[in-house]
Amino acid sequence: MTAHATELRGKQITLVGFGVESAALARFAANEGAASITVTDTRSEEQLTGMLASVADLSVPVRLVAGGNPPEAWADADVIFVSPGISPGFEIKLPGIAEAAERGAIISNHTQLLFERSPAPIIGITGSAGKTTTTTLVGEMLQAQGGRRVLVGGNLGVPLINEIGSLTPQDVVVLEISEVQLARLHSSPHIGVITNVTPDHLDRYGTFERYVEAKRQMVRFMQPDDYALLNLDNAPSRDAAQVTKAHVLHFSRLQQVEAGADVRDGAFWLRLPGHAPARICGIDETPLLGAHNVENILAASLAASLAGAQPETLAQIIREFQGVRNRLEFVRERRGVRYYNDSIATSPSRALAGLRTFDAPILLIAGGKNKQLPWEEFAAQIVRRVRVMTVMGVSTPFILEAIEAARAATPPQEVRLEEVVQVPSVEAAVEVMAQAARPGEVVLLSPGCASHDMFVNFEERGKRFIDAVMALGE
Ligand code: UMA
Repeated sequence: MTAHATELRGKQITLVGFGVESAALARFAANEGAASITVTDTRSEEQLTGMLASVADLSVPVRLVAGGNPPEAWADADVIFVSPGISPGFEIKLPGIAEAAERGAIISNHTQLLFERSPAPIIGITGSAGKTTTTTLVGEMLQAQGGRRVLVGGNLGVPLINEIGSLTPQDVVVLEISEVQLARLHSSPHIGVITNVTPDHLDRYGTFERYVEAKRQMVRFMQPDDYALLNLDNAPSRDAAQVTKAHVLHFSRLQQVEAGADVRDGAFWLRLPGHAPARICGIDETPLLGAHNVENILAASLAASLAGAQPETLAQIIREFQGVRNRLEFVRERRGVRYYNDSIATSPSRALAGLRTFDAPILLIAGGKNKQLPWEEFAAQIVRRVRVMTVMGVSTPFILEAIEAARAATPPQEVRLEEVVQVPSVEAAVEVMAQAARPGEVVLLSPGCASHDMFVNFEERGKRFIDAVMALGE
């Protein structure tokens, strides 16, 4: 699994994009004894004040090149780490990167370094939908089994590079990996799950085939003693078997599998090679709703059992697990309208990811305190995907301006947005949406902003939203 370990000691490091992964990498590089650390971001220095403060205590000072990603930021770099948000075509987008690679600079990223440095085996989870739920479930199952340290992180918002130094080969890392992170990976995990692949992010990849190729990185570099866990009911996931040397096990909601996990007689079953088939528990014992969650549970059970969790432990977690709080959390269905709480989406990119998971028209509750992040991309998608929007919080004028700019830049026939309403509270937003929503639509709290102007934290914001939704009559 392991590629060549990238040396950082005594090296000149450049981080392109100054998000959470780069902040973690700066800390890691400083602790490893890097000679210099430069970080470059298209945001202004003023916008990056908070990010700079987060690395102010490092033993190696961080040099900032703000307001763009010019080649001078990596002109002398030995190692260049590129953030996931810089689209897959970054080699073209960032002038001088190809030349830097030609003169011997290593181009890498946080996820790749994690694979190189982790002493513990990695369970990787990807997919168009369900990856956060599946990752969280695997983590809970292995934690409940006990006996080893379990680190859970990755695309769900937690870079792990500074945690892995304390791990041993007996421990385990459970990692959510997005397709952007996968596209740049030259390693595969020991156990890898592709939950499903459906058309998504075509704006980034151009064609579905290229997107499927990115997802296949999950299993492409596996060794014969690794495990590829693929969804028998989803062709792109199933067909990833073509590119791997690993053992292939299947999970399926609809069909009986030879080896893997499936549903029989209303129950979740494990069929591991060399083991008698084991019934885990009834499918009606999970509080999670929806067919997609049956698939997530099958995938998680299979991954966790290969890493040592027993069927009783899987059953205990399946019965207890209520879903990922505040992360696209299903709240209720009322009059044919589904309500979702995505309060954790405190940045426009996070909220955009939430928006993209729904095909149905969306009624979006957004706003709060913008963390000086660009809203152009989110606003462009709001105009196309959202029918009614409410805006609250101190950043309301900024958001309204971003929406109007996006509306002006969008061909009229592609504009779905009918109405934008300013509201004083999340409760008022729920009232507006309950009036406006039509059967088949989705009401989504996905603020794209921090909560601190109106709430203690995003958890309180989520709870107030849920309370207001539950308080609506039948
Ligand atoms: N930037 C540039 N130049 C550019 C583009 C961006 O300098 O051309 C800057 C931006 O101004 C920003 C910085 O790059 O300040 C870094 O942003 P980033 O979002 O790439 O990086 P992180 O903050 O490190 O967050 C990333 C993931 N972001 C993306 O994939 C876009 C986070 O997933 C992830 O949680 C985090 O690493 C930890 O691994 C977000 C996401 O939307 C939540 N993921 C998508 C999804 O879930 O569907 C893929």
